[in-house]
Amino acid sequence: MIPVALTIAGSDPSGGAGLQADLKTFHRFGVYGEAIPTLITVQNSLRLTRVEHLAADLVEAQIQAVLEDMPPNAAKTGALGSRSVVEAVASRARGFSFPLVVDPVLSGTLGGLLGEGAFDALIAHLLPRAFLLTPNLREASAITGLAVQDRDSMLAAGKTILALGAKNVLVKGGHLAGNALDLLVTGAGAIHEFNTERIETPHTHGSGCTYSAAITAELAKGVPLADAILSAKRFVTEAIASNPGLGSGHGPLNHFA
Ligand code: PXL
Repeated sequence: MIPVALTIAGSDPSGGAGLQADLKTFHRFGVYGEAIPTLITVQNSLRLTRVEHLAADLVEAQIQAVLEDMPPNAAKTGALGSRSVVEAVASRARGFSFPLVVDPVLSGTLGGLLGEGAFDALIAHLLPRAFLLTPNLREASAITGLAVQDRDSMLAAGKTILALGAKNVLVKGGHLAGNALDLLVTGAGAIHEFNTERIETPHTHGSGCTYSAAITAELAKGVPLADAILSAKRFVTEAIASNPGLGSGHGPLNHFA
């Protein structure tokens, strides 16, 4: 049977980030993609002007519909928007029998995607359901209260997040000054480094979404976590390096990479 991956995330009409990026990435990895929207953004590569949250019971009903008929082999969450949606997804996630990747999206390249109270709910209720949490430096800082800015503080943040209940943590150093170093801290006590050279380009819109979607696709195929991250990191690096140059601002990646 074809592996199935599910994304629960926001919509980006420009197709670079959010569930559009997730679906393209699932497809590229040979995985059948399912997608549940949590919020609708109005944005392009230049600006984000509006975010409309969907009702929590609508999100929950979509999860129910998918699970009862075509349960995925792995799932991810992206932008969830409101506190009630975070709580609904976390409540459903308690019954997931497949790995869940939680991308703790605070804001996109261009603006806020998490409303009042939603962040605290994410830490309290959804983080403990995560097989993998994938914070960038800003998100790791916000979650832990640490100034996460180098390898040592990334490691400290990873350990703190494990203590909060995530099974594994990938702290993404894409915004570090030097190389793009990501650190995987596993619940089993292992530390893995994923290091690539920084690519200087404004076209990184949706790189976090694409990265966590690629990891989710590999997990859906049954690939072990560290190998899944290695493969996903290669893909996202190549997708940034070969970006199609679309848009006048922060344009999308090349999802054909
Ligand atoms: O990459 C974070 C993100 C998540 N979800 C949506 C987005 C973005 C970034 O722009 O637009 C819908």
